[in-house]
Amino acid sequence: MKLIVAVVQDQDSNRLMKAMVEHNFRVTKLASTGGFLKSGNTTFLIGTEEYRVNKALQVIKDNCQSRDQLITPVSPMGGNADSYIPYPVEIEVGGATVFVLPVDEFHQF
Ligand code: 2BA
Repeated sequence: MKLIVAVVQDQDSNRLMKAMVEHNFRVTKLASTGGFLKSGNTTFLIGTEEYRVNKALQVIKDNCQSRDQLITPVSPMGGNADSYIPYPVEIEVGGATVFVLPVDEFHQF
């Protein structure tokens, strides 16, 4: 058995949840916060048999899209903070960040 941990953007979370359930995956959805943007994202826990991991990854890929986001750095990277004028910087937030972990034991009581 494997545990898939997938961090996705909030905008994609309902569609992904629906698609995972339609494909008979068991899913737990957690509200999470990205360390860099400090804004909300969604983390999915998906426990599945090893042979279904690729299918799960495909469903995640099909339902999550990367997006550009503008952020304004709150302080300069170096130099004089007095003359600092904050300009927005565009970053690309990925569609999904996915970890696939081995599961030693699985119990349901
Ligand atoms: P955040 O940490 O809020 O990061 C959002 C986006 O900001 C990242 O998108 C990346 O484009 C950028 N970013 C993050 N750290 C950066 C840095 N030190 N310098 C420059 N840009 C940076 P993604 O890489 O697609 O990540 C989306 C979210 O997935 C992250 O939200 C975080 O919640 C999670 N994540 C990504 N990599 C992770 C990892 N190795 N471990 C745990 N969570 C991870």
